[in-house]
Amino acid sequence: MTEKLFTPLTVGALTLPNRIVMAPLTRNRAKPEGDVPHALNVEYYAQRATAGLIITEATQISPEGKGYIQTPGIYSPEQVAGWKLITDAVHAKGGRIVLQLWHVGRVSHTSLQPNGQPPVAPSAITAATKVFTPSGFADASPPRALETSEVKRIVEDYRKAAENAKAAGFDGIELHGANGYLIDQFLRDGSNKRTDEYGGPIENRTRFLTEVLAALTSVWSANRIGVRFSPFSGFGDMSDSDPMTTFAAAIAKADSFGLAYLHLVEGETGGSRELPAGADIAALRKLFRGAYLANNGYDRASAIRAVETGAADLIAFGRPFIANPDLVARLERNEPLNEPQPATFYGGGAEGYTDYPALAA
Ligand code: 8OZ
Repeated sequence: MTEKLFTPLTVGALTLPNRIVMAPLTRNRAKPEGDVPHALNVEYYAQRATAGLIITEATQISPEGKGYIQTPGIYSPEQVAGWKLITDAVHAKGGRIVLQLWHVGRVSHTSLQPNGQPPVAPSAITAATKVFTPSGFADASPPRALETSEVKRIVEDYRKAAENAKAAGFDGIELHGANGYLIDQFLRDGSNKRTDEYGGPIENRTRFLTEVLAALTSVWSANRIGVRFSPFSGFGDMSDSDPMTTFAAAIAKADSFGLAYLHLVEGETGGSRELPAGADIAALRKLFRGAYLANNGYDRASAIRAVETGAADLIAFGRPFIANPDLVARLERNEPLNEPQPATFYGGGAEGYTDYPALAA
């Protein structure tokens, strides 16, 4: 019997040959000059083209949207050309790839910002978190609160990035609304203390998300767009007084655009799958008509089970995809997996990036 996990699924405009998704994975290996994707990254993504869908690493929409060294961007012609090499290579191998659009907001450092300026955020509240800078790990810098009049400029940066993603040959885009970055900072009341139309009641805290989705859907049809949230994760020093209400509203807004898929981090980002009292992933998922992509610590057995029971339509794998370029074949044949090596997750060259072996054919 072939388990459903290994069978095709139509997700919006995309037909996936299986339901195994390569999760977005920050690897800090773009060319340091201009944060441009290059040949090493082409090889890495092409090696993983048998994924049902590849979601790229988080990719900043503007220089201001950057919070870590050597993450790629999608705002310059050089970056578009670099990404085009990747989409061409993935397509040549029969794969599908969407670009994850990212603005870090307050999760940054003055040394990474244009003119050494402070990072921007909904409110001037410093995130108690670390970022990696040219001189190593550092505390995130105190951010400055965005003026109301500036928010539209960032929405426009998202729109341009979506256009650039199209020019770079992607099959679609994912909006990074998770893990304590800018969209998430607006959504949750621990980081958003604004008193203008972007803060306060949930209708206001979802306004930035809604404006960004309106911009993205002016460029791409909604059936090629996904969105990611991490409703119950504290990653990035995040908190909310009522996460079910906040994320029910955010997901309902996303659904109102008719997006292709909803991608949730179930539990603590990269950590425990345990949920706080009152948290209900199934209830949130019901608010969304498109496909549901579940993420966080799945293995072969739990992924098969989640798809068989209908708890999820698609399963994202992160660390297993770092270590196994042929993860789909290994899971399908129930073969052992290579072990990921955390020392080479972030930064470096080919080691721990493109040198994990595939099974003999
Ligand atoms: C790990 C290190 C740096 C960034 C995320 C983009 O958590 C990230 C990220 C993860 O979404």
